[in-house]
Amino acid sequence: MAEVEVSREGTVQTITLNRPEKLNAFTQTLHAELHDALEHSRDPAVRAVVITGAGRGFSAGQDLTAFGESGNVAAMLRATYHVNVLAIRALEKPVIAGVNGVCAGAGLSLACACDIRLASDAAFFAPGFAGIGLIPDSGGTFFLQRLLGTPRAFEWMTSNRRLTAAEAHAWGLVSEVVDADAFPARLAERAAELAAGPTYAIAATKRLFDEAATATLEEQLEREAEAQAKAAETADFHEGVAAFGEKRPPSFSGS
Ligand code: T3D
Repeated sequence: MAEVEVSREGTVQTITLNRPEKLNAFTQTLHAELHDALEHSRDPAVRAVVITGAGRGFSAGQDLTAFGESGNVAAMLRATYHVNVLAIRALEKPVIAGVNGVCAGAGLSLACACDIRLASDAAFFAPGFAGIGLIPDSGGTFFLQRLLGTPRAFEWMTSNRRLTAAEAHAWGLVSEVVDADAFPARLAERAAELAAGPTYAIAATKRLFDEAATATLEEQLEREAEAQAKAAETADFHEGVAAFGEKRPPSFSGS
């Protein structure tokens, strides 16, 4: 059985981490299959990507039974987690983490690498790392610092305490918490909404926010001007303006 399953519904690609008996903990195989799935997500016909988990887990992070098998932890991180985290950030479309359940360790980092997190009320968030004497890797320190601010991120990561979905929502870590029964339908609906959006504008907004983290105001104003000039050339911009004038909802083609 594949450790990552990929399905497509219209312009939404769903990537399901699929080791439910181990809460979708990462193995070398899972990393490789996730990488392939993210490569396929680059298809321009895909306008939004969902990453979620099978069973009661999103992901419990590194499979601890296979931890350090290669003997070189840094090399393993570079060859696996880094590649996939960077692939998510490089995708020119929104990536939604559908946090269906337990989200821990590098699974939490992966969720935080996504553009939006939607949580089931069955989900909980656990740092994991500090519990076994590790630091938050796979982008954990990078994304959590940006999402939560240093004081809260530091306190949480070092306390190793579990956060409920409701607490994660109150902290702004997830955008929405949905009743577990309604979660799959709401996740599909949210992904379809994003996929129906103005694709270039959404992709450029993603890139610009990433760049803003290290830019000066002058640099960012210039990047915005360049991106806006391109956005103004898209069919989606013309459709948006036409729809506004005709007092109807826009129908964006993604071109
Ligand atoms: O070189 C490197 O690899 C460096 C990279 C590090 C990246 C990391 O992600 S480090 C952090 C690794 N993750 C953890 O430390 C989390 C470990 N898991 C837990 O603390 C708990 O399982 C959870 C809080 C995530 C969930 O607790 P709970 O009570 O809901 O479930 P459970 O009963 O503990 O787990 C269910 C099964 O999944 C169980 O298997 P069993 O006994 O039924 O056969 C458990 O052993 C397995 N499982 C859970 N997490 C992992 C795992 N198996 C392997 N690796 C795991 N990470």
